[in-house]
Amino acid sequence: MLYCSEEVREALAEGRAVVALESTIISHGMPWPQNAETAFALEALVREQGAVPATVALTGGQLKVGLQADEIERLARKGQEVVKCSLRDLAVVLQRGQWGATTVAATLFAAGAVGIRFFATGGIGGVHRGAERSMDVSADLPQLARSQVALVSAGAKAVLDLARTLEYLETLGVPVIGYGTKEFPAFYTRSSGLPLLYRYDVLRDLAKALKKQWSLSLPQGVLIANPIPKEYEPEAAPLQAAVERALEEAFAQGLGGKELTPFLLERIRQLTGGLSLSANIRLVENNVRLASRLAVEYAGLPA
Ligand code: PSU
Ligand code: MN
Repeated sequence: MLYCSEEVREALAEGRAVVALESTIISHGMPWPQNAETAFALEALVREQGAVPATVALTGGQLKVGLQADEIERLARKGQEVVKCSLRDLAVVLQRGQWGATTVAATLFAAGAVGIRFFATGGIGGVHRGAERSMDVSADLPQLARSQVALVSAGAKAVLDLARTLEYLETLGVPVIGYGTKEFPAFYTRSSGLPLLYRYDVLRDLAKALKKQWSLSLPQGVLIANPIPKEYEPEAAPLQAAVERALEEAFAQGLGGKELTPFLLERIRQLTGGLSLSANIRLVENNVRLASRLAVEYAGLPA
């Protein structure tokens, strides 16, 4: 039921670098055909760095780590058949034999279960704005506290309450480490104004810090905050306006639950004339490159 592709299984057994990739970003985070192009480009990027990609999804009765090209394409074409799966959805979607795209939370679970230490996404889910009333906090956060995985992201998605997201990570005991930055990035943009305690600029030292985390048998993962490269950063003002407007519309329509994040991402894409989507693609690529280089560095550390 939890199935690992042969390539991923062999790489793990030999202690080689493996990088997990999620599938909700494909099926519910980006439109066709950019989502398929991106999913394949990300796998290629992992390989270029000398690591093995392991995209995770539910493929009609199996929670699969390491997908075939036709499976990735099916997730990208989606239609109504692909269910956005967080932790609470896994058992039922498996029992029903449906196809499911795994969120960061569900992908962390699968990666942790098979022993993959590295995972790259775009922006992690977190504490939603207004969560003091709605209690809408992504399952991504508590699962990061339960999976010994280093997750590379460009911060948490801009639609969230970033200050409360950091507070919650602190409560959970999850280290948040900036790579080349001392500020928590704001997903599409580099700066949130929120300081981070820890910054690394040398990959090998960061890999060593991860080793310490798990040598202590700390159950938590580590969030590595990697800002979008300057040359791809969109102008902040129009993007911010689109984020606010999308949030107002979602509130007016009473949207919540699992539909909220996909709605916001799609609305922001429309309101920015596609600028947010290009930024999203560039920042995920940047995260995948870093996660892969880090995985290779980690695999080369003495035991
Ligand atoms: N990063 C992106 N795009 C996405 C996501 C992350 O650049 O679509 C997805 C991840 O799968 C994450 C999910 O787990 O959004 C968060 O959803 P929610 O807020 O419903 O927990
Ligand atoms: Mn939610």
